[in-house]
Amino acid sequence: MPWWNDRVFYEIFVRSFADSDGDGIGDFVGMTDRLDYLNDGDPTTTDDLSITGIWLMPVFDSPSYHGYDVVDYRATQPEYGTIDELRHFIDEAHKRGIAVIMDLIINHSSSQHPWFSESGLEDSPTSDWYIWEDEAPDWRGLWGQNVWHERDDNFYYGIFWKGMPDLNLRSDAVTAEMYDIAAFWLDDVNADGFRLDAARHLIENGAVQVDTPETYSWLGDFTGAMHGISSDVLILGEIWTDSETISSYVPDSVDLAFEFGLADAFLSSMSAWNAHDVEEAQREISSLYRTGQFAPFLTNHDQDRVMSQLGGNVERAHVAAVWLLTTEGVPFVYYGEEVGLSGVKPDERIRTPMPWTDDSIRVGFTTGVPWEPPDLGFATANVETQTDDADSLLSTHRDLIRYRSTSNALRFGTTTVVETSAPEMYVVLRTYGDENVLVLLNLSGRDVTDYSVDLGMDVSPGAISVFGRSPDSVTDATAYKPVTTVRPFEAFVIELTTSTDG
Ligand SMILES: [Ca+2]
Ligand SMILES: [Ca+2]
Ligand SMILES: [Ca+2]
Repeated sequence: MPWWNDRVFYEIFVRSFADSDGDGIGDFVGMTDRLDYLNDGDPTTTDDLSITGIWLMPVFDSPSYHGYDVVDYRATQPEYGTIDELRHFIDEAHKRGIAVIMDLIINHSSSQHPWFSESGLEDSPTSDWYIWEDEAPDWRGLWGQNVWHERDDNFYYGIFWKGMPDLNLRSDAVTAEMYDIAAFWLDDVNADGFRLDAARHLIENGAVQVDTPETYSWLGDFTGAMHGISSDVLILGEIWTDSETISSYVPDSVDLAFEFGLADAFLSSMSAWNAHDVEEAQREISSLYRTGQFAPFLTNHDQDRVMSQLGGNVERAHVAAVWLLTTEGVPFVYYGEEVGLSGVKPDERIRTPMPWTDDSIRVGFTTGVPWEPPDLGFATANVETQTDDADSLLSTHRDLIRYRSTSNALRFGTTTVVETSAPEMYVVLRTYGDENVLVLLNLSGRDVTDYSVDLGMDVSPGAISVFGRSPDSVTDATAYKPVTTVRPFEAFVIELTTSTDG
């Protein structure tokens, strides 16, 4: 298996993670100071999260708070710190066994980028670096939006908004520049790979603006070139669509992609108290991908936080965490999710300061005034309150991430959806060789007694509890009941011992 299947990743919005100098804006130094919380590098200590990968949301120089409109691809956002400070962060992460991938925005730049200011002018070297027309074509974008924006009597294409003009990736010069930029962050700053923003939108073919053959091919060439720099570089695509389309990019165009379809199906099942959607999605996933070659997650920085989608219910958040951290693939945790940080759009409210303490205004994030007020759940959704509580959401994350790092079945195993007669139960078997882990989730707020699990194989009586109440031994492998009554929103992770004499 590739190295990334050993990992659990953590998505960080730098502006909101940790502020070292009191200006209310998170920075590289603050993030470095908090690395031991994420992973202290010592496998014998258990009071860290033990994550082994970080995805840094954009850190390049940008006029916006979020950074998805870049003005200089070889400079850091000054508010976050210097390149040396970022390099130091990555070095310190590596010492702790954490790989770091960076957000790379290839599809578009800021309209304030000098490339764009000089583009469209006849003698400019970046004249054709963006997509220009004399007259605006009559077609619109994927979501019905206007995509042709006027400047000086000409029109340029920008799928997201006028401040983010799409780069012309049919230009060899633009492509060469992107390769060079990527090589800089890999070679000079020691990044381990990239999360490619808006990857399905790279190259348009007239009104066909997504998933074009040119986009697949550009990505495949780019990923190949990055592997030429180091075979260990991870290229992970944001391809926000259905699972079948997402999977068509893997592995020829990108190494991995986020599984939006699976995440949607799981949250839909959580909200319906019915496992149907996630069962169907998981079966589809198993048919679409090679084992483990996708990235499951719950929600990211573009979606209402999972805690809010679950109505602020901590028991349900535990069920979601158990699902994510036992699911096949390379799981991504969005910062704050591990303590139950909530938030609904607008976007700033799903990207609020990391709640380290219950200090009402600053939440341990800053000594000054935070750039954005914290979420109101900080009284209980914070690190300090949960860190010594063995039953907290944070402890569940710590326990399961640590267990995952020791379990071949969870990291490398296949997934079998197990039918039960109870529609509110989601049950899967994760299997690698003779290692078997049973995951059993009650997605509903009801007691479940009328159920049984057909393990589909010979197992000896041994049933070792990894998470949840102690299960009964296996007496009948075709009708196993770990407990007589599964309580509302209860979750179990059980290691089964297979018989050796069969
Ligand atoms: Ca700061
Ligand atoms: Ca540790
Ligand atoms: Ca594009």
